[in-house]
Order: sequence, then structure tokens, then C-alpha cells
Amino acid sequence: MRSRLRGTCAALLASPLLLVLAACGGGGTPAAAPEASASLALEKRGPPPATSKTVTAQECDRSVLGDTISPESIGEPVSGITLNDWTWVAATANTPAYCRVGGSMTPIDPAAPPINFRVALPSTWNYRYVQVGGGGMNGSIPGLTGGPGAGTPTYLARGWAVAGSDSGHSGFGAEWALNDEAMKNLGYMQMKKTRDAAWVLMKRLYGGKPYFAYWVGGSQGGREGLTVMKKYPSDFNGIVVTVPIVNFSSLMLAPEWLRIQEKPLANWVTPAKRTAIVTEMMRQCDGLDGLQDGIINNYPACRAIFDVNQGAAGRDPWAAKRCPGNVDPDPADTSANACLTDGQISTLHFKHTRYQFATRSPSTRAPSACGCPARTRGASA
Ligand SMILES: [Ca+2]
Repeated sequence: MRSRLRGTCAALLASPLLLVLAACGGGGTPAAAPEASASLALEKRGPPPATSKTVTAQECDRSVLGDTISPESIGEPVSGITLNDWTWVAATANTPAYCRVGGSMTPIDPAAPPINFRVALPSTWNYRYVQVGGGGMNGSIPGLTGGPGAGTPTYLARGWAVAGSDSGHSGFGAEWALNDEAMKNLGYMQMKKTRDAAWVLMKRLYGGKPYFAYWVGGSQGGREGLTVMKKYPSDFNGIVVTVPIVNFSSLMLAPEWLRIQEKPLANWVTPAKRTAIVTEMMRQCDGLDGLQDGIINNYPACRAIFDVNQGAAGRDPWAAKRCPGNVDPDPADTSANACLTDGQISTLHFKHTRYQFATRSPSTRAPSACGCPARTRGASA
């Protein structure tokens, strides 16, 4: 470890960074010496070594991994990084032994929350790294011991180091959103900061950096993946994104529009109608994927049936459930036989109508064929 740090400092001494010079010559703890951001680039010397790097429980220790990471090692501004967890986790049936390292990044603005992050460093590392995205509005560190799909090897079992963060706020509250730095952390900075911190820890434990780095995320994590592709394109070799929330502000408006649609009592789809609605959609959509198995796999085709603002005009996909004369004989009926009033069907039309993003020209928006309100209320929405 000492020889690696000597090498790092020797390289840094050739740089004009006075802070770096002070850190190398100032007698601080070796692990606190900044790894210059230039040294945090992806390895580009060709294929990774054929032999994986192995580490032991004894190396998963603060004496090797350090107590801190220098802010100069991170590509976005932080005021400090402290490590608070150096735990060797024994192997299980699906997960090899790994070194779990946790830490906290102190913001520049004292009023902003910290970024809590965690890195899982496998006992056998094959020079690969994956960063996993969050979900919803984040607020917790995602699990690092999973994999890309059920029944497939976990990332750790593949020999990959894994990292993630809480994105710069903790829990389900929303007060953090009033802070500009916290918003920027959620938007993009936390991905870069976490990646660079993980880079430092891999160098400290393994003595080298990854040859391949990947991002994997869905929903909010998918949006994060698209963001790192745009803002930090040299940080990752590959990005796997599912259902990304690419227009976050507009998406957040969607449930509000639905609530507005349902404010008139006549339009409220009561919980009692759940089974009737599910049963009718299943009746029309289950077989679209070629198999009557109670699972709607061809959901795009199903959505097309119930989106009356697309396709032929005048369609009435809820005709079989429409209450005769717009009179519900038993509003409390929770069975599949319950019917729907015109107002309730109007809400279902609204819900299945494609969202017209606010950035789209009004002249190109699809005309309403269902008589239901448009889902974009003007260009300023
Ligand atoms: Ca099916």
C-alpha cells in the first residue's frame, strides 16, 4: 500500500496543484492523500488482466482504506468525505465474501444534507465496476448485493465492485428539495461524487482501477443513467437504463392532473370498482401476448386499446362496463360485475391518454376524441 501511495504522490508532485503538494508532503494519513481526478479516468490500456485480483478480510480495514477521501479526488464539489464502515462480509450461497465500505460526503453548503454512500468490493475482483441507481425520489442507499435479474449471478458474484448512494438526502421527507445543492446532488452531482469516491477506494484496496465501468438503473435510476451518459460520458463504458423518468417535472404533474380530473364527485373512480376494472382489462388484454395466463405481457397493445385519443375515433373500450342510463345501481358493489358511470369512464380515458409534454407544440398535440380533458394545460404547464 505504501508503495502505491508513493507512486500516487510522485505523479502528483509533477502537477501544479499546491493543495496536492501540501497533502503529499504534509505528513497526513496516507489514505487522505488526494487521488487527482485525472487518475480517475477509465483504464484504457487494453483488456484487463486475465487473473482476477484477490483481497482478504485483513485488507478490509481502515489502515488500508483510510478514514477520509480528499475532496480534490472528487470531480464535483464536496467539503469533505469521511469513511465510517469497513466491514468484511462473509460469503453466502449467492454472494462471495466482500469488503463493505461506507462513507458520508459533507456538502459545501452547511445547510445541505450529506451524501451517504456505500461500496461493495468483492474478495475476487475482475477489474469491473457497476454503479446502481436509485428509485422514486431516492433517500436511501440501494442494495448492492443484487444482480441484473432474477436467476442471474449477482454483480458481486461476477467479480464486480458495486456502489450506490442515497443521492444526498435521507428518508421520505421533501424539505431537502428547498436546498439548491441538494437538488443538484439529486440531479447529477451525487452520481459523479459516488463514482469518484468508489474509484479511490478501489485503488486503495486493489491497487488498480477498473477497466470497465457500468451504470444500471431504472425509473429514477434510469434517469440518473441517462444523465451520467450526458454529463460524464467518459466515466462509464456501458449504461443500462429501464423505464427512465426523462421528463421528471412533467411526470410529477401527471398524478396532480388526475386528481383534478377526479375532483368532481361524478368522475371519482371509487376503490369499489377495482376488481371490475382489472377484470375488464384482463379480458381484453390477456390474450394479446398469445397466452391466456392472467398476465398482460403485451402492455403496449393493451394501452392502445384503452387510449381513445389514439387510433380510430369513436371507440368505447369500456362499453361492456358502462352503467345503463348512467345510473349505478350499486355503487358499493366490489365484484367484477360492477358497472362504471360515464364520469368514471371519462377518468379512465383521461388516465390512459398519452401525456402531452409541455415542451410539445400545441399544434402537434393529438386531438381529444374522448371528450376528456387534455393532459397538458397549456405551454406553461
Ligand atoms: Ca397473457
